[in-house]
Amino acid sequence: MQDPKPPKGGLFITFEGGEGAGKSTQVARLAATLRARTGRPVVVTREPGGSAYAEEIRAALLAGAAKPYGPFAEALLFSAARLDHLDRLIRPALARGETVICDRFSDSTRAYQGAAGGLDPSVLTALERVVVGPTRPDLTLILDLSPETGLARAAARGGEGPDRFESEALSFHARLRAAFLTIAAYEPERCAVIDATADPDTVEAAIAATVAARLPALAGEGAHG
Ligand code: Z5A
Repeated sequence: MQDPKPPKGGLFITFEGGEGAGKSTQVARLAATLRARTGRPVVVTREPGGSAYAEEIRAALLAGAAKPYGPFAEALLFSAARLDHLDRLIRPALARGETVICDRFSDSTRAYQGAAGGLDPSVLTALERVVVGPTRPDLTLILDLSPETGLARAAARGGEGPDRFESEALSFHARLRAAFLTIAAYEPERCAVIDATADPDTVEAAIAATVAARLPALAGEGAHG
């Protein structure tokens, strides 16, 4: 584990929300907008994943390999993946002054393994303290929509069929939505809730406006080195 307190020059933005909320779509759009606005590198990454070791853990988790061991074991594995991701990708990029945009981060552990999975919040707080430490997001965009709409979007996309979490009951997904909204209510200075029911262009515009308002350093006036 590297020094958890490197000088942090860049800004760290995370996207959160339920299945099919449009996170991957909007992460790519925001990265393109910020590159054009600032002329600076933007690192796009995701959790679980983002480093070779974390991608291996991702494959096991999404296949349901840890499900029999319960939410605590899953939270430990998500945290192990996060530690490697932070050490190898996120902290070095922030130290170089780059913007990092991550598709899911520690709020997903709070929502999935905590609120929906039943794991004690104090355990999650302890894990965050040792794993995330001071590398907290500067802004978290929570894409909010009904679980019915999100799951329908994810199903319409096709692919390999529902994974470990997509196949949970609707009530699980309803708890997730409530959990993300609760996180936003407790930390309004870090979090912004975005209505994700609109078309992709409208959601993109809402996100761009929020980022410009909350992180003026990224508002940009065109490329400058
Ligand atoms: N997990 C956890 O339990 N604990 C943790 O600590 C972490 C994660 C970090 C990762 O799965 C799983 O791990 C996740 C939580 C758990 N649960 N699941 N499943 P993932 O990364 O594979 O999946 P995801 O994060 O849930 O993302 P997703 O299902 O791929 O959805 P999305 O990224 O939010 O949406 P999208 O791919 O951009 O869009 C979905 C479809 O809707 C697609 O066809 C789009 O073209 C379409 N779309 C997008 N926006 C719109 C709008 N605005 N209108 C209409 N259609 C749209």
